[in-house]
Amino acid sequence: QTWRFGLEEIEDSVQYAYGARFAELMDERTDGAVTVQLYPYGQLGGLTDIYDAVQSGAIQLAFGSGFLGGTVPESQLFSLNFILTEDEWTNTQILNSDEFLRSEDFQDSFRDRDLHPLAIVPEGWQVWTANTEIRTPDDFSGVAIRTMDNRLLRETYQAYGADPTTMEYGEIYSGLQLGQIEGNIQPVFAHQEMSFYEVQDYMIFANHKEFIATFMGNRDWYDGLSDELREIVHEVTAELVEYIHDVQQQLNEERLDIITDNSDIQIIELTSDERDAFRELSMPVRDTFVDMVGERGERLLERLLELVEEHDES
Ligand code: 6CS
Repeated sequence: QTWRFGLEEIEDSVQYAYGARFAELMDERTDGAVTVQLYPYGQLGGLTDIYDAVQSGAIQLAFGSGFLGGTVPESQLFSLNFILTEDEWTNTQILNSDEFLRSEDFQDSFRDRDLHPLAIVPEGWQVWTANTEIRTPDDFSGVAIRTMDNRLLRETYQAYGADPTTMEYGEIYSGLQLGQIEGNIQPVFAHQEMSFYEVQDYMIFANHKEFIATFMGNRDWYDGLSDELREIVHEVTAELVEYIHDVQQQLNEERLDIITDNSDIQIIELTSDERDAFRELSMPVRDTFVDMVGERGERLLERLLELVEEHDES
């Protein structure tokens, strides 16, 4: 059998690395009985077309991130800023724990929409770029920054004083070039592979949140797997947690070198006091999330904050 896997990113991205390794391991563990075919971003249309395809069963597997809020509102939890720890590996483990990923609330958030969540994949810190220096919320004032399409992100950047605009991933480069947008938010590897950095002057590390995607399958496809195949999928996704963590860190590091070698973009790292100003402004957006998404979303937010707190105490 062939499983079709829709990616939100192009070749050489973190999602592509995940997909390629997933395909390799599935082939190996099933002695060639399962072939996974990857569809990099663009091949299935826009981002929401990918989610529609996996929901309807036209494809079996996909990644879903910032644009998934219209399909799985609870997934906007991953759009909130300053809710996880400052350590990427800790966050990856918390998100993929039985207590979070396999909780009824998280599973049902997807299953109620004909999807099944298989793994959560942090892809590196979100990094701001702009043509002006941004260190304070004041600096953000009036900056037309592009966000992925979900209300939580727009609310967050409004709270920071910016003027957020939503735009499809494939339109950002020309949007920046034409001045329709003035700023952008991506993990480092994406700023590089999509060439966005070429048309931006400043790159600002605020470590306010990681880019987080969910690896998901069509629900009926998942429910129809044999016990043996389901077990293999679980084994492989469990193995890939550490694999992709290492890959994303390395990719993001290497790509930053490419960016600095090929441009005179200025790199800014916010101090912890500077970050605190943004942290404070991000807090009320948690209430917006709860108002918007309801009780299940609230329980998921609380669960995540508890797991972070338990970790901080240990
Ligand atoms: O900004 C976006 O729309 C896209 N960026 C990345 C790094 N992955 C997928 C996402 O949709």
